[in-house]
Amino acid sequence: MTVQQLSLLALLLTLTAQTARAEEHLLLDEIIVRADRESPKEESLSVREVRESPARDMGEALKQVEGINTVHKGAIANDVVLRGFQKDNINVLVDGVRLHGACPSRMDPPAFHYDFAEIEQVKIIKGPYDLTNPGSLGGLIDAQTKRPGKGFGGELSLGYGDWHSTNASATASYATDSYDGLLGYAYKYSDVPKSGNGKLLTEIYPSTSPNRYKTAAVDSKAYEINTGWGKLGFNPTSNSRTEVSYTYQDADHVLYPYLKMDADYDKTHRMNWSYRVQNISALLQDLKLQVYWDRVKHLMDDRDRFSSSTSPRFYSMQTDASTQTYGAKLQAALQIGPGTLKSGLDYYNRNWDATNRRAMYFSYRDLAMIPDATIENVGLFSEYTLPLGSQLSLTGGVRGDLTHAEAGRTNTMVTAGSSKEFSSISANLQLNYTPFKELTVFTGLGRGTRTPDQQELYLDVPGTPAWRGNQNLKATVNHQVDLGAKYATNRFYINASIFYSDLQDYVNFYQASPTLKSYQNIHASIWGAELGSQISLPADLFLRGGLSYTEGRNISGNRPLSEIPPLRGTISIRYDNGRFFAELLETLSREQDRIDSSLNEQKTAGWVTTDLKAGYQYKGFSVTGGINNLLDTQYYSHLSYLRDPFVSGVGYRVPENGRNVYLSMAYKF
Ligand SMILES: [Cu+2]
Repeated sequence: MTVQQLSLLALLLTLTAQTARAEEHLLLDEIIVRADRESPKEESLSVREVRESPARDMGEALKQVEGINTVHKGAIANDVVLRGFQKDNINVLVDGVRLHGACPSRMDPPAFHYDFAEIEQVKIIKGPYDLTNPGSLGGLIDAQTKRPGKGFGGELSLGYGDWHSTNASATASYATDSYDGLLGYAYKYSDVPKSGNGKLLTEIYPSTSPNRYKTAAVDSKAYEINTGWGKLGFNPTSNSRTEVSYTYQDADHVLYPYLKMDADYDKTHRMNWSYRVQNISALLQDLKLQVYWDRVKHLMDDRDRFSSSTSPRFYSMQTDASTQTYGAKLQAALQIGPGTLKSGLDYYNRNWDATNRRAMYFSYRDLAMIPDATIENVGLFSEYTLPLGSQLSLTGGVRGDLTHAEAGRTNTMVTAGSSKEFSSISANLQLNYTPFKELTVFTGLGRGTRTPDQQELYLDVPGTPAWRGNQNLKATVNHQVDLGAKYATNRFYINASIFYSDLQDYVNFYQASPTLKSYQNIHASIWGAELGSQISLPADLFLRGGLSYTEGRNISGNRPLSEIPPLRGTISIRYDNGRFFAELLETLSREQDRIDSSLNEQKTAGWVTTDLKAGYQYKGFSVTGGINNLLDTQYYSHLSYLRDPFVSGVGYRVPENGRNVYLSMAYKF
């Protein structure tokens, strides 16, 4: 289908919406949340939507949101892409905590490091409209963890599906007016999934490839993850609260057919403390202090691949990586004049170190792949929201950042102690217009920035070709314009948005010479549009449709930007009487033929998949079952393969999962 056909279809669905009898309904509540509270530039994903899906991690669960795609490297650890912006071009946080992965190949993206069972809701801001965090150049995805309700509470959940995919969790909590506590535990396991052609994801390499899996590893466990967490809250007065939380996650033996190595482990610690006082005076509405720390240790090697079989050690290549991030933020909301001023100061420090050892490099000599490098950032932001009558609201804000990058070890790229400074300004102006209750129009002009990370600056991997960072990289600056409109009643909503982003000094991976692959600043642009709608029909029927499109251009190179997802549409029909539901979902993706030929990027064919699910809910008990990819279609996401010059083999793409059946049960009290 073309863009026009799909938009027509979505529009038709909206026009056929009729009013139906009102009934207390979880789904209706969600429509109302989307209608009343969210600006057209915002999206959210509720815990219900996550629970009902067979998604294995938050990245995969977020795929159902318009404008979100993922990079699929294996059975888990999907990396989130928002409107074509990936990696450090977006912020992926949890409770505002900055959390980075340790792997230089992004085996462990930020969203991989928290479990669903910790999360209540995920908030998404599309575009450079978050000034409260440094680096929200393309947008913000912030997961919010659960807070216990009054008295004793708990939730038990067990999911099981094809390939022994297991997802079990338990939480228990207790709360009074003055204090509360919560404990949780989650376990995830799966064998290697099969794609639509009946082959395992580990069977994508031909029998001549050194990257193919050893016979014993082909059909082994794809991952095993244990996560435990706790949270303590104390309310010293009725208007103040302090909270401390800690999570430990241990991921074991995670396979990544997309890459040349697999993870032996990822061990993650995450800690967050906050203190908040509200309604202090007529002037000071809200004051919050937050301090956090997290650390990830990651070890990957090729022990399960043929490349290691003739090595003197059990591996021919290995990377031992760790990262640590800590930070603090003080923010206040003040009632000044007719409007509200939100202002704050924040700091973070991220250290990243990776040591690579290879048989072919001086017989396993230690190589400072990422040389114990630290990035420190201090920022100041202010945002003022001014109501202009009952129909208009104007928001303007500015943020300034000073960033210091320094290497702690020496490699071919950099000497220990060498450093670099960046300073950047972000700003935006947003106008929300509500001519009548049902319609909100949003328009925004934004400037967002992000500084290059340690890998882009200092990476050193000798070889032919070598893979190296570029110390002369500048910070990327995004100038973006957004237009959005939402029409919503308590029976349906439709949300449409369009954006254009001009990217100065976009960090692009490229083949610098026949012997060197590196990063360069280019001039690029991305534009796109999304359409989302949900309609309540008579007879407890609900229709939902969505469309997402993104187009990227490498203006400097006069060619398409690489790794941009194609047009995607979803349409679902659901029967839901509040107790029982059944849903049919069609997902359609167009062919992607806008490719960067200099990276030998390949076209990806279009596809259609069908998912079915049904569930029953009674009081605190719920059961959901489903069949994903009902027709066992063999298909590929355009993002799920490695491009030149880092390709793990021409045309070796990681297919999406074939038909799989799942069942999950939950009990909440
Ligand atoms: Cu890794």
